[in-house]
Amino acid sequence: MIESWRWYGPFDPITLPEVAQTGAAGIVHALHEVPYGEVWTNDAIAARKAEITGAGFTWDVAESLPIHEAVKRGEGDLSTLFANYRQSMANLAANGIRTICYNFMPLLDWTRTDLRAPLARGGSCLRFDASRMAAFEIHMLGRAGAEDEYSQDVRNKAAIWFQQSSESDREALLHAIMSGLPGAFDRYDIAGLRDVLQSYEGIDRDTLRANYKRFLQEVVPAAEDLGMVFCVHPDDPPRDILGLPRIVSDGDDIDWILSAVDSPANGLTLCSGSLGANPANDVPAIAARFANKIRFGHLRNVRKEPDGSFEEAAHLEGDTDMVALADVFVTEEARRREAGEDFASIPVRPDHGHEILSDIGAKSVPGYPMIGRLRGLAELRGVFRALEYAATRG
Ligand code: CS2
Ligand code: MN
Repeated sequence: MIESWRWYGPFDPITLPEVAQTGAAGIVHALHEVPYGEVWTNDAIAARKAEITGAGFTWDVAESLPIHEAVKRGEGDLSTLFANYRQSMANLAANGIRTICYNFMPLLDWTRTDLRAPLARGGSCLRFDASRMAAFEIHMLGRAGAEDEYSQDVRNKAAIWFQQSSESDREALLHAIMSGLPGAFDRYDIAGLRDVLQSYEGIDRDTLRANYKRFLQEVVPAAEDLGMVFCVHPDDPPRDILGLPRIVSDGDDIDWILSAVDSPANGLTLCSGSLGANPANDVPAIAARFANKIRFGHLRNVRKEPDGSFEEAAHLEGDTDMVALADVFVTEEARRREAGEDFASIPVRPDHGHEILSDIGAKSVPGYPMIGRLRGLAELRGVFRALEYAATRG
């Protein structure tokens, strides 16, 4: 396993010398300052890489090389966007960065309603609350059809929350919902969100899949030529949201994607927190099913509630059996080593973390505080070491 850490570059209040103290070996990074659809230039990549390696790390994964919304909508002449994407890939490969993580979620990345839900023993976590989401969609956004997607109980709670909410509560909710978008671009206010949702009108699951397949056909052969791998990140939460279809939510979706363009370069980011938010997903079983396609691991845990809400748990707590999942990674890595395969070591990172101890009141990117993630990384490191030791003893 390559123990990795997501670093946001100049945006990140956490510095590389601080990350070094966590013991992580690899950095996962994107040029967040480049607008979606534009080329990541060779010079910009090389400069960032020098910074990362200068601090004693490898840069293992580009997370994410984002896909322009026009590609997801299949809108107009996409040839420049595809060419730019391939150029960014070539520039990454020229700098030795051969793993590309991306997602195919329309408009939003991970979505939460609360960035600081209190934890029983102090600190806070990210939370998705079904009734807050309903309040947002039904009462703030006024999305037609949203009512039908929630139970009566959730709708009642949403109405009460909305009636009692202040202007600043509503602003905080909008801010939380937009916080998963990693770059400095494409954040929406209510009016902007209504407009952009309209641009998705008529795009159903099949259309989105067709647009996705076209994207894969445009980039996967180039990845093969460059000796690179792609790894799609699952939807978070793994279900339709804001009336938009989501097509990377369970084992069958993943199977469809990997078969759409069958290539060693077409792979998966196993994000246990994203997949784990759907009660029907058995995450260790999904990992085992696609083990040879896993190129990157996001390890974190969630605790689900009956109404569709969920909260981020500590890495070894929550609903997913993290030790069973880590065991799939250890077994797969050993298989790759034995077979002498390329990409044998799998980069893994603690995905989100709780805000605890000195994280509280300190600046960090939402979901990415220092101490909470350090706790996650340290716990995962212990699990991996123990499993590897057990494996060598047979
Ligand atoms: C990340 C995702 O914070 C997170 O949950 O795992 O935002 C991830 O970086 C993207 O979806 C990958 O494209
Ligand atoms: Mn993830």
